[in-house]
Amino acid sequence: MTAPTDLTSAGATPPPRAVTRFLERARTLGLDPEVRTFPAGTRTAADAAAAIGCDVAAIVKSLVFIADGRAVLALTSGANRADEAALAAAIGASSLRKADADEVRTATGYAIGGTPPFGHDTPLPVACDRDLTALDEVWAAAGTPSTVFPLTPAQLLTATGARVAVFGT
Ligand code: 5CA
Repeated sequence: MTAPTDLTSAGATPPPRAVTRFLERARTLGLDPEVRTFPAGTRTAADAAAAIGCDVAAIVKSLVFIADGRAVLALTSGANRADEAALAAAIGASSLRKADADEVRTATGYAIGGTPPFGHDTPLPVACDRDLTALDEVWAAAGTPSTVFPLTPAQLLTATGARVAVFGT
């Protein structure tokens, strides 16, 4: 196991630009995330849970979908799959599909595997898997596929303005 680096500690290596951008935007929302870097990678929920040493259910997957032609974000527990029909119903969309890698970057300003739940280039409508809201602490991507940060579900909901829904299976 590789030891994590705390990017918010004095003397730490300068973070990648995507992380700096994420942190600046988080601070405008009143948050000050403690970003952890895992050189072995946190690209998937399973990778992130293994690196952090937490339950995969506590990983926030920030999944971008195109719903009726516009990007939406589905914050999904790492233990769940986002059911597209249930998600479409929850947000009132008549058509819904997964965004491709270019669409994710265009909509959020971040790459797949590093997309954070907030701090995007332009605000997106957000739905949050109800299973995440039952936990004390969850972990989300901080802008790159090797950075994560912890937060409470209450902070996640406040920062994103998410609608809580049941769409994880
Ligand atoms: N850093 C981790 C945990 S915080 C993370 O970002 N996980 S994630 O689930 O939010 O991002 C990875 C997700 O991106 C995958 O679950 C998958 O749904 C999606 N994905 C991966 N490759 C592609 C691709 N080529 N096109 C569209 N979506 C993709």
